[in-house]
Amino acid sequence: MSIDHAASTDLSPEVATAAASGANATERFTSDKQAAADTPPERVSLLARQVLSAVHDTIREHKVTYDEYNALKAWLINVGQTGEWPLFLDVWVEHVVEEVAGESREGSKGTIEGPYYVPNAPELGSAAILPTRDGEQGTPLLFQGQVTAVDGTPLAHAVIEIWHADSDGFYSQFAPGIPEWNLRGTVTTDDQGQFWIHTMKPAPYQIPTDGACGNLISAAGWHPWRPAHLHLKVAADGYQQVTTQLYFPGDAHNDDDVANAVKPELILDPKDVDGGQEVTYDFVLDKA
Ligand code: MBD
Ligand code: FE
Repeated sequence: MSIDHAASTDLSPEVATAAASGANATERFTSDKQAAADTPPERVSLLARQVLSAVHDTIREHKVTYDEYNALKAWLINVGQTGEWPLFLDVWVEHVVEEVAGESREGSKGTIEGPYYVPNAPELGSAAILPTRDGEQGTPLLFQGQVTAVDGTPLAHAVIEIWHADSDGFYSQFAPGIPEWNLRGTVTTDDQGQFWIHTMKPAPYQIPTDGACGNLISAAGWHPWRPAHLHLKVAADGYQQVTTQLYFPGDAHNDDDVANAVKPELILDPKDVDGGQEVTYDFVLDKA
């Protein structure tokens, strides 16, 4: 009799749950983003009144019942209990905040940060190989380019933070069983503002279906998919930081992203090469 060791190591797989990734995202947000805006009471009042009045109008217009009101109340409680406030807000609200924030920038387009950024990823120089597991699955990808100012000046020593999902659509530090910093890194441009990043193409991402966000999606008959994407933050002294995502052509959800975060300027044009794909994308930063 032979024993299948590969199968036996899978007997107690750690399963990615909405509650676990939600708890991690909530913990990250509360520890990294504490800087509360010092908003004057008049503005708090204005914004709160307008949001509440949009809710009141919806109730009147559609004659929302007590059963529906109680379903909403139960659902909102569940968003908190499954730790999904970061996911809910970043999927359904952040894209408009980003649209307003980026309105007057001339350089590279940005898009939403999402819930899975972790600061201080390992520093990998200007020709970087992102950390991967032995036998990391997927298509090898060389992502290269240059960072310049709007006037074309190359920006040496610009800092590019990159993070993305693996070929199963999972992020390290949020899904279980993936080593810390897997597919995450901090890259610095060389004297010409250039960089080279070796990684493995991410898969499309499905937001967790077993938590409150998943309940909303199934109750409304929506779908939970984001197209495959790379997340980036690009920064240089004296320039505005850009937070963005880049997408791959032909992805079924580029036109239909649950998080509404795709822009035409953010779709890459990769070429097939020996052993994988290669793509060049340049970043342009506005003065601070
Ligand atoms: C993601 O990977 C993401 O980028 C966003 C915006 C929301 C949920 C998951
Ligand atoms: Fe993402």
